[in-house]
Amino acid sequence: MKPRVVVILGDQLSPEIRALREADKDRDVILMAEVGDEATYVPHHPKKIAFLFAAMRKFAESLHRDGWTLRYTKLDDSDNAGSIPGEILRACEETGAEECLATEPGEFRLIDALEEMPIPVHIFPDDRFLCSHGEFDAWAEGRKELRMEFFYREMRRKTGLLMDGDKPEGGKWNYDHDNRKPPPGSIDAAPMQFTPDETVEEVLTLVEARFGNNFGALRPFWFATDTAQARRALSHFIKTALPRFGDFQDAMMEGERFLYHSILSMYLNAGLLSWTEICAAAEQAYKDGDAPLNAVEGFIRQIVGWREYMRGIYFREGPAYTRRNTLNHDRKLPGFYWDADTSMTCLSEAVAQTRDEAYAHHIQRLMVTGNFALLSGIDPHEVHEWYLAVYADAYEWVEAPNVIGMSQFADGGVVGSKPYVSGGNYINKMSDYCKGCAYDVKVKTGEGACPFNYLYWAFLDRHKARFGKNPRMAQMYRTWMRMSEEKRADTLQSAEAFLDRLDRGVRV
Ligand code: FAD
Ligand code: DLZ
Ligand code: SF4
Repeated sequence: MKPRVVVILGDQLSPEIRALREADKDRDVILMAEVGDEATYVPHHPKKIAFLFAAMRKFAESLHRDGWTLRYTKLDDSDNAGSIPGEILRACEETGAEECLATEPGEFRLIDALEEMPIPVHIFPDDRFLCSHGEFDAWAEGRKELRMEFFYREMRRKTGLLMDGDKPEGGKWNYDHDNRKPPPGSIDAAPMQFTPDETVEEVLTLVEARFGNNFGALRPFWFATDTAQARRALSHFIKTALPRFGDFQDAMMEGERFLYHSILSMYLNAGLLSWTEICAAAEQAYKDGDAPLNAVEGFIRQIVGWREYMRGIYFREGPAYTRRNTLNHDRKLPGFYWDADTSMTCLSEAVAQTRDEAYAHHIQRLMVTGNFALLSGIDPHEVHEWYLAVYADAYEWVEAPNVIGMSQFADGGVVGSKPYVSGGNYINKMSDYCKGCAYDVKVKTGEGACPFNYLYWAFLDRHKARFGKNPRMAQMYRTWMRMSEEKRADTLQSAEAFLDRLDRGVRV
């Protein structure tokens, strides 16, 4: 029997990945390939590329040890075909294979490329997720609104996580109201860091040479790059940070990049960890009395709720989703997203840590970089490409619904019932950024005023026809309309002057 080529992509590094389960050790050839097309379709952060290449090499090594016949193409191999389809065809030619087995990629771009290949490619569902496409569609069918909270309850029932019979543990599904504390005085946790071994060092040298000019610092590089290390990072998080995860989930602090977050998304999304083992470890910490319910419920909700929901939305909405632009925003992404060169401390902190770590936590992504882009009317596709490039955990299936949907409201309300926008007050409440900022968060208009303040009202004013009748925004519109005409004119003028400086590339 002729061999088949079994392709495993860079974010499919799980021993139980479906294509591998379908494969025959005695017959098939596993293909893993570092290719130019995947490494350059957006200018990925060098840490993201290094993480994936190192993790791919180690995963390939483990498959080889398990007795699989393996073809591993390195980026600088002279006969590298440069793309996943190209590498599949080359593998077919060289092994005599005439068909390929694959697990569904997490981006339509690559699904389309596999479907258009001149040989049969059998694409199996990626069943590393809790909710299949069919199950999500069945849940979504006939609903006027696809609200995460209801989806999440279904997932809790399905998994039995934090369930007391058919009731939620503690009597409530969601403990978020306990989870909005402002920043504490100091942080007594940090993610586990790993010293690069020989494989990682080799990859770092390659990435430095090939992608050294991309936005982002490659070194120091401390990510886990195999499952054993990622599991140590998970245990470390459960012990040292989970207990306070809930309390300070939304807080932001100057110089503190990780707070009590898990920093596990890149491992989970690449397949080094599974959602089941992460959630089981968190639930166990609650059962053992080592972490409170508000922390564990909040954490589990992010994974079986938000993460699965976002994936459901991406595959349901289809390939055109990343081009949605309901609010017709067309401003260019400001240069400071690429160099952190701004006097706005919240933005310089969020962008600088993104540059250094390929990481920012959820509220920084949503309420700082995302909020600013939305208030300023930046083209959502540009915003999407930025997020896809700069975070180590970014793949379209999870990034696009978070950016196009949740953060930019470019999908017209599929993900959110109202836009996530705020003035400086919210950032001031949840962070210590404002006290050292060149702008004054208490001042509403004029030169030294916090730009979020006037941009917020200008956004509401600009989109009054769309949001004016939204009951969740009525209070804000009433406040706006109660302001004197002079104050409103002043606010709009401040916003216009600021956006004009932004457009002219003046440092803001
Ligand atoms: P924690 O705060 O410790 O949360 C635990 C886990 O929950 C995460 O590891 C992640 O797997 C999951 N999670 C939490 N929130 C979400 C969410 N909204 N959607 C999906 N999963 C979630 N997450 C990505 O994995 N990839 C992305 O490209 C991505 N882009 C984002 C863009 C924007 C504009 C926003 C607002 C959010 C984005 N998120 C993305 C979601 C979230 O910000 C990250 O998952 C989280 O910051 C990862 O850090 P962590 O592992 O420390 O998470
Ligand atoms: C992100 C990425 C990068 C940078 N490089 C590769 C690669 O060289 N080979 C590979 O198989 N996968 C890579 N990936 C991950 C893919 O882009 C990812 O599988 C798709 O975007 C689908 O999620
Ligand atoms: Fe950001 Fe405004 Fe606070 Fe400065 S004052 S850190 S711009 S919210």
